[in-house]
Amino acid sequence: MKIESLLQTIKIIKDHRGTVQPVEGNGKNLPFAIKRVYFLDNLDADEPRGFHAHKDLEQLMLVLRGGCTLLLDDGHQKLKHNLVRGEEGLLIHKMIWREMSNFQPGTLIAVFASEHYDESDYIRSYDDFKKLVK
Ligand code: T46
Repeated sequence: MKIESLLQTIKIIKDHRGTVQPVEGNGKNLPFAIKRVYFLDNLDADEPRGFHAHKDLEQLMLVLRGGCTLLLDDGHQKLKHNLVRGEEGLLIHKMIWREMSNFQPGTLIAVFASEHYDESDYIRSYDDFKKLVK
């Protein structure tokens, strides 16, 4: 896994009125149709999140304000990346362990997901994840 392959450019269109940043699914910005959008807000710098992988879910993470550190792990390689507000979106494929930390004050993150919420799609034990990606 190379972090560069996960980064997607999500263009910010700017004029004198402000900015517009469209995200389009089905092969435009994302390789999937968007079934769900959720937002991570009111994040605490000292409260890391994630610590799971998904069996099938694919997602694009886009920072709308602030930023955080992401640790991505495909079971063979680990990558740390600082995702901040801008034109960079991070595509998180299925079967990637993720940990999010160091949230900047006021961070707001939008996540575009390929599937509806389904708790049975989560792998919340790192040991189970390692066994599955062997
Ligand atoms: C991910 C990272 C980046 C729902 O009921 N519906 C939803 O769509 C979501 C996303 C969550 N929830 C419930 C499930 C838990 O009771 O909200 C609670 C917190 O969810 P979770 O522990 O999964 O939160 P994070 O921040 O660890 O993970 C979330 C996403 O769930 C996950 O897919 O990749 O953000």
